[in-house]
Amino acid sequence: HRVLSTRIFKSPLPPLEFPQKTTWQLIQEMDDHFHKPAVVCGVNHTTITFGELVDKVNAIATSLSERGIGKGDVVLTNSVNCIEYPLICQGVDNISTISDTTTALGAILSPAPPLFRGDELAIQMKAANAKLVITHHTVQDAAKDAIAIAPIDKNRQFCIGPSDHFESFDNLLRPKSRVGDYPIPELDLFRDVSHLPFSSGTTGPPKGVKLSFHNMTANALQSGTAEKMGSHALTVLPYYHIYAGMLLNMFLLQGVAQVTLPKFEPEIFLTALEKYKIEKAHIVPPIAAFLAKHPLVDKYDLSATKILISGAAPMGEGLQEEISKRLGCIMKQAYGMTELSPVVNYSLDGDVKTGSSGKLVFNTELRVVCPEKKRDLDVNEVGELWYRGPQAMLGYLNNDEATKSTVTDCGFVKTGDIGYIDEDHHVFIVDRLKELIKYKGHQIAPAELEDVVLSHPSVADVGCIRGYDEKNEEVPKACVVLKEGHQLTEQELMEYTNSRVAPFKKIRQVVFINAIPKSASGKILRRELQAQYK
Ligand code: AYL
Repeated sequence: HRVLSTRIFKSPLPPLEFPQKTTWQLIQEMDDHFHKPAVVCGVNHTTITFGELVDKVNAIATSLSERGIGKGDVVLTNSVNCIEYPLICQGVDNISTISDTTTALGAILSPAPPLFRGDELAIQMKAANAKLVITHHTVQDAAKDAIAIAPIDKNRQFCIGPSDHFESFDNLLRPKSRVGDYPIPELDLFRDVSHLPFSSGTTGPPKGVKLSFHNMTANALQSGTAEKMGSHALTVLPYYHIYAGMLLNMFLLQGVAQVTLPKFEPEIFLTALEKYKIEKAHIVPPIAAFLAKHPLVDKYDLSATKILISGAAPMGEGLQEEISKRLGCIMKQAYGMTELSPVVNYSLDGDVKTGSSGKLVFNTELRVVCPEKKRDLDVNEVGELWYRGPQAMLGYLNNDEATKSTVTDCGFVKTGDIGYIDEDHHVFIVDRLKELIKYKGHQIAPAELEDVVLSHPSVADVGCIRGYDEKNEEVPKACVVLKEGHQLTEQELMEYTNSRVAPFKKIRQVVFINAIPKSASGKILRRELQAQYK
């Protein structure tokens, strides 16, 4: 009966055939790129060409091997965007052909948010079982604190830029042995993990998301076939996040120069758009809002910019048209999730519908499932979106239970997002069933915030939900029950919590209530709380 009622929507795009190779193998096979820029610093304009990239990546892989890193070992990055980041990403899971010899490191990259505090970083380091850490001089204090909690061998701690405490990242560019002189492990591109970002998925704390070599290559090709970039692209979104992690590969595979920005800073961002004549830019809704409304934007010549692509969070109504009008460009959306490497919906040029997150990308299938009745729905019917394709994760790290409740036996990933597909194959995201809170596209697991709030001596109970600020942007909101006889202001509660979490996780709204709605078994009824207090 269940099989009979299954309704699978298929991508309307012709299927792609994926090469059985890693992203790095494909990059090395590209012709005529050696002298072209591959990575450019958007602040001081230092450039790494594709030719230099190949040398540096192979050097990093060799050095990592000298430090005892091999197949399956986790290298954790804790860095803002910089020109070294793409080198590290490629170096960690390097498969190279150097002087007719193939070498493979096959290690795993686990990228962490650069603004994590030490204790938050330590949690990821422990969960991922990180063997080597690369931090950045601007955020190295957190790495230092984290290593005090989750120890790492002294010869496996590196820092990009000046540091009194860490070994210089530059040492990784100068291996002692001959470049490429390391063993070749057996690698299964479909089963071995290449990338290990963290995501809370549909419930609970962040978990390691196991993405295979094939997942990563496939999604860079699925997305890259949907969008051909101009000569330069911008990476203002943080590389730690799968959105930019995928773009990093996609840009390299297209032979496009990626201009990296350490963070979103209005003038530097606008200057980069203008100077590098960025034709197409991947952004998130808050950057779209900035481009639509900020007076500074008028001071720059953005006539080269023709297409903007927004993803990672819902785009406010009207914004899409507002921005198209102001900049005379196409503002379109894509949709994805870390567990899907990440892209599953993409709006193709010349086929953009306002409000739509796009069509199913190449080789991608969708089921729309009624959350209550577990029945498959038809076009224009709203339900939970389940996706299957070569980009679907292997599962969560060391968490079979979470994997089982997220991935079906047939390989569909349950997104926890509510939406529908229309008769023209456009997919619309209308709501979020899962508890996840997004702030400027970053993930926040309510459970994490609740633990911090609960540690306050005056707090009896708490539930964290999505609030909305004056710009209608999603922000973390705490619904707090105080202990009897205790007094606490919203401000005091925010100060207490916000000094204990990464800046993007800050609670920005507080409401004091009498009781948190709970199920008979004591679980927070989040949908109810959300509906009542958003
Ligand atoms: P994660 N509209 C509404 N919600 C969205 C959208 C969108 N266009 N995109 C992502 N989300 C929400 O793992 C949704 O709730 O990956 C989804 O389950 O940090 C959750 O964010 C996933 O959050 C792109 C387009 C990457 C999107 C992405 C998403 C990466 C976010 C590249 O081109």
